[in-house]
Amino acid sequence: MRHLAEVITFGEAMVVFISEETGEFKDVSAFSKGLAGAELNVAVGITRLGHSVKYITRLGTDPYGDYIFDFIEKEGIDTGGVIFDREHLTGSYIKSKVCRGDPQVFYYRKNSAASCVSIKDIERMDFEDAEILHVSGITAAVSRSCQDACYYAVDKARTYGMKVVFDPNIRRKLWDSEEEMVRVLNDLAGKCDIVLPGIAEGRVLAGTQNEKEIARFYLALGAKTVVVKLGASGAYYQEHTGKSGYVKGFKVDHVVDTVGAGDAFASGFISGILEGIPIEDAVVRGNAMGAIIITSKTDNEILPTKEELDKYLDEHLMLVHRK
Ligand code: KDG
Repeated sequence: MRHLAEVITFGEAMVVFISEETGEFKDVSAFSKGLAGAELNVAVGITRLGHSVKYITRLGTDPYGDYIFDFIEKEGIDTGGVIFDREHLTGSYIKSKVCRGDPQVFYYRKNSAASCVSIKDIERMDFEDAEILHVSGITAAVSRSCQDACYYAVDKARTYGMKVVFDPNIRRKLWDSEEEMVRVLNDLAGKCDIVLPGIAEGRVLAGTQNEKEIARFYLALGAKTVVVKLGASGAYYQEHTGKSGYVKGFKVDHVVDTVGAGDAFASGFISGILEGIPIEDAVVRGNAMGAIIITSKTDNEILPTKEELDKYLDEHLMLVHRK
């Protein structure tokens, strides 16, 4: 039977080892194991919200690859895009525990199986009937062949009339130079319909701290909708039609780990777009998903189902509007 997916995304899935104690890696002895990868996080989030996702990647034929594959399958994500690569290993990363701020990360992903994703892999994937392609700047940074695959996928999605969502996802450690990073990320963004930068990313990529100017920058490059994530304050959206607005964020009493917040936002927002709800409501969903994930040390484990998200919104939406 042919698998139909509403959303296609692709990138690198990794095993993450999360420190159980604060301090430097060399001084910590207890770690918990989890799954990571921005695009995989998005795939998990959208699937749990009731939509079908095809995730394209390469995994090594190694224990990490088996662990990731089982997880993807159990989540109900379409595994038709997962290719096993006998010559390269699956990537991983380690993440520190912090009391405040962003955790430190260290990657083991150079020459990984996923870094060998290429145009050929995207070429043979069926895009027919899919509505949205999600592309992340991390994939463009992982390797030259992954970057080429990003451009190819965006063009292919266009020929199928799909909407393309782009999350710049700045990861400086993965780029050779800041100049190249800015050039490629903005070039890709200009080819996409919806761009989801964080406010700090906008500062680097659009050269301004002002969310309205960041939105205008991407609209001028060719995007139709821009949503600038403002952290705890929520998000600002602007469309090419002129429609714009602020959507307040949800209050989070104890932030455990900020990694994955942008991916959670993207999955909530994309689910809203798939359901055709008004943009401000899609942004509310994105904000809620982001607020939920940062209460967990993992990158995706506590992403909610549709029922759990609705319950969260019932309990928290009134509080946001009363602020
Ligand atoms: O956005 C969350 C990701 O950063 C995390 O899951 C790991 O893909 C990852 C990365 O490259 O940083």
